[in-house]
Amino acid sequence: KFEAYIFDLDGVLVDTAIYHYEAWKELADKLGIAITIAQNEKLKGISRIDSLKKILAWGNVTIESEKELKRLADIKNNIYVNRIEHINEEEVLPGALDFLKQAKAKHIKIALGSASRNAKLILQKTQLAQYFDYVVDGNMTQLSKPNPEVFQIAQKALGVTADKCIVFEDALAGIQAAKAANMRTVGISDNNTLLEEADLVFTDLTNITPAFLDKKLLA
Ligand code: B16
Ligand code: MG
Repeated sequence: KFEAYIFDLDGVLVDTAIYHYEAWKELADKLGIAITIAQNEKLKGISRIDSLKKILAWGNVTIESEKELKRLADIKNNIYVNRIEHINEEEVLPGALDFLKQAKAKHIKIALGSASRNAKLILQKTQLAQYFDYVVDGNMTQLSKPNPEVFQIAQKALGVTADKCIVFEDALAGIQAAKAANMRTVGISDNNTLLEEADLVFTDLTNITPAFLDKKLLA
């Protein structure tokens, strides 16, 4: 049986991806760069500073100064933090709360593995913090997904081996990070972007049970 579940936050447990997109779009507009929905997919799971660098590259804008990069990243984050100021339990994605409760009842260890520096704030606002044995957020990692660091920190803190972990992710970079950590993967996606990479793909966490995952992934 699997002993630990490691969840991504944005796009798996909470519906905050739209606020990231809106905030990046607002900053990009100011810089005269248009970002498409397809480009936005490539920002999912990517750290704030790396997301900014990608957007600048798409717009052929060169900024060398670290200070200016930080200023722009701060502008985006201020817009984002404003957007999420009033979020609550309603932002929790379908099936997520019930699945966390099922995992807890089965004594499966639960960690967060998020690239977001705002993860703890979001867990509090959505009342999800109580379900987690350990939380890894973007303040605790040096390397962005697809690097496996974020999930390996969670694994070590939970005291389990990688083959006993399932990672739940909505981003390609996150699935790649989990695979690099030798963990099994459940993709959460309403399009086909994760189908070729993840072990299993669902549109959300509705109707999934721990017993079903053991059966499918241990076969
Ligand atoms: P912040 P996740 C990621 O969260 C988001 O998917 C990504 O869009 C965002 O840029 C990143 O967190 C950093 O977030 O600016 O709040 O530190 O999907 O890994 O939970
Ligand atoms: Mg995500």
